[in-house]
Amino acid sequence: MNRKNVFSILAILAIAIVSAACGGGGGAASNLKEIQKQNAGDYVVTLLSESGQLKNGNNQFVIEVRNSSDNQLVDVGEIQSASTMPMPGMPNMIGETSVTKTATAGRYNATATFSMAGKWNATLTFANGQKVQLALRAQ
Ligand SMILES: [Cu+2]
Repeated sequence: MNRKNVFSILAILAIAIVSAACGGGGGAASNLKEIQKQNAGDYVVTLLSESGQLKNGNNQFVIEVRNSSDNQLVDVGEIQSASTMPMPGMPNMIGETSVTKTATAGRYNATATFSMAGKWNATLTFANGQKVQLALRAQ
């Protein structure tokens, strides 16, 4: 086998490995369960995590933004997040949330710290001004 053939085989192997790692591209990370899905204008926003649930305490999850027309992941720039829990006769409780971009357009890593079980109202604001309201339940 000459030198050129070895390089060709290595290149093919590298492409095969990258393709496998990306799972065909554009699909949801396969081991994650859906927490919630919400339509917002031209977009579909999905929250995903390993457990498929949010809990009282620290949460890490993934947010995917897709075009509702073709279901492809779409980059909406930075996402601002906020969450509150209405408390009867008291000021709202504030949940600490953050959303950061990943290397994959339309896929974001998110964290949320909820200091009480129950219903949390969350708002995601995309860089283009689109707002998404979510009613989340911390177990
Ligand atoms: Cu509360």
